[in-house]
Amino acid sequence: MKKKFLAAAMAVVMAASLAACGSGSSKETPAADGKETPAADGDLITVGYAQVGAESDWRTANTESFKTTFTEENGYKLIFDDAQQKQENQIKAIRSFVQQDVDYIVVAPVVETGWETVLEEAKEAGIPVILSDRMMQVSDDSLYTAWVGGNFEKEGETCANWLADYLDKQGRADEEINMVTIQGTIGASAQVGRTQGVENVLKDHPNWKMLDKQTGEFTQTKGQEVMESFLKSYDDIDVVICENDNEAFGAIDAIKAAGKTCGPEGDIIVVSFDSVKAAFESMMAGDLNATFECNPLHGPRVEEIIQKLEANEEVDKIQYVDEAFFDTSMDLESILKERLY
Ligand code: GZL
Repeated sequence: MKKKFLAAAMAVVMAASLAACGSGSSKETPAADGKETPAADGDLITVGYAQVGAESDWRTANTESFKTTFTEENGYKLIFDDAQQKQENQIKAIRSFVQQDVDYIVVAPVVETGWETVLEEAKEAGIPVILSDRMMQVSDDSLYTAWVGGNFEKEGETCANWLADYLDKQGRADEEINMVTIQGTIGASAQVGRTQGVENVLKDHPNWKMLDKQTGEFTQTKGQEVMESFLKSYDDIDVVICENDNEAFGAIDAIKAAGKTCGPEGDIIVVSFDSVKAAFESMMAGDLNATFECNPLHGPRVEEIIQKLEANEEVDKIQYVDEAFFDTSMDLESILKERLY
């Protein structure tokens, strides 16, 4: 790799020059302009990581997974950037990584489009780009080396099929069911896929009616606001589908504030995505009915890809993480004890 090659070449030159001078000092060989040459970063692999933000519990776990994987002890120098959910900040971060000539760029793209130009710049600089979490729509998929993440459309289908089974068990298979959806950030792969997955199953249930869909930006605050507006507009909501757990926590607060009830014993069925620890606590409290997992532990998977690239091995372009779902019929207390996020 270019960094390692340069460090090795420098070491050979320095050893040769020290040998030529007889006694060598441990100081760096002064550069031609007399300044100390900056100590090379040794053989650390430098990874620039452009993260979406810190909008949800899931995102916090996702970031932690990278920070605990790409440590100096493991042989990495991680340069982390939090874009606060703004694409322009992520583009700026990628450009900065190119200027710093990092060895790898990892991006969790906030939305799917608008990346071609900056990816071309990274390609021009010979820096591999690995996508984590959400996908980018690009005309030339050689602009990124690999993608690791959840199968969002499958998550949506699993959720809607679970709902059909749940309603059937309640003897409500043929009842008219009114639903609303609090979507994630519009244009984010997780939003696109989950919305599509639910729609794929909805069309098989003519008695299900999707009254409304609005974005909750994957945050608890916005999730509560959107649910408040839904409750003002519709007085017969049976199900609310939240495209992440944090939106569900906000929706549950809004439902209770409106004097209604939710969960297995309540008026409104609440389902969500991610399966963070707080979602287990909400199910155990009787508020949330089910959560559909989206595994955030991408750090080790991305490291696996980098190690393969270091060894000039082939890597799979698309790599899904393992995902399950959890509902109140399960032994949530025991499962929660084993959860890593
Ligand atoms: C899913 C990820 C989503 C989570 C949200 O892979 O992109 O973004 O579902 C997070 O919690 O904000």
